[in-house]
Amino acid sequence: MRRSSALVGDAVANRVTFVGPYGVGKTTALRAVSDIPVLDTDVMMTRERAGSAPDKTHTTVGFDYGEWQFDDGTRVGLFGLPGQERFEAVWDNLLPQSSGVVLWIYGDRGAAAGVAEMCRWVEAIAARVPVVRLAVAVTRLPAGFADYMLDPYRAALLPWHPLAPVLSADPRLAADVRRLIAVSLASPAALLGG
Ligand SMILES: Nc1nc2c(ncn2[C@@H]2O[C@H](COP(=O)(O)OP(=O)(O)OP(=O)(O)O)[C@@H](O)[C@H]2O)c(=O)[nH]1
Ligand SMILES: [Mg+2]
Repeated sequence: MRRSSALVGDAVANRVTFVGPYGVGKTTALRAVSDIPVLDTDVMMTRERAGSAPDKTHTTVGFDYGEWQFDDGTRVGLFGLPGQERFEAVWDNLLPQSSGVVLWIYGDRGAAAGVAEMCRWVEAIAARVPVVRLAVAVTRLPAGFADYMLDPYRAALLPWHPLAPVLSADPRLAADVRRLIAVSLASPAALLGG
C-alpha cells in the first residue's frame, strides 16, 4: 500500500497558531484570511452542547489549517486549535511548532473575567511552548470602546510576556486577523513568565 506524506505546513516559512476558549472565533478568523481552501475538522454539535455560544452549530475536534501570504511573498501556515480542553492533546502537538501564537479572548464578559481567562490560557501555552511570540486579540468589545479598556489585559500580561501586544479584533474581519498574524510574528520571543 502506498502512503502519502503529510503536506500540511511543509511549504510555509512561519506557523501561526490560533488558540483560545470555545467559540471565540478561531475557525472564523482562519477562514477570514486563508488563501487556500481551509482544512477543518469541525463537527456538528447538538443544541445542548453549544453551551456558552448558543448560535454555534459546529466545533473543532482536531485542528483547522489554512495559509496566508505577506506582500513580500512570505507564506504563513495558520493552525486553529480546538477550544475545548478535552482535545488538549492537539494543543500538546501543535503549540510547540508555532512561530507565533494569537490568543483570542472574549471581551464581552467583563474585564475581570476576560483577564482571568487570558491568564489561564497563557498558562496553558507556557506549559507547552515556554518561549513564544505572542499577541492577544480581545473580541466583542462594545461599540465605541476606548483603547484604555485593554489596559487591564496588558497589566496582567506584563509578568508573563513584557512585550506581547494586546489588540481589539473581530475574527470575522480579514484586516483585523491579518494585523494579529503580523504583530504576533513581529513581537519579540519571550520566555513566558520567565
Ligand atoms: N457577534 C459577534 N459574533 C462573533 C464575533 N466573533 C466571532 N463571532 C461568531 O462566533 C462564532 C465563533 O465560532 P468559531 O469560529 O467556530 O469558534 P472557535 O473558536 O473556532 O470554536 P471551537 O473550535 O469550537 O473552540 C461564529 O459564529 C462567529 O461568527 C464578534 O465579534 N461578534
Ligand atoms: Mg474552531
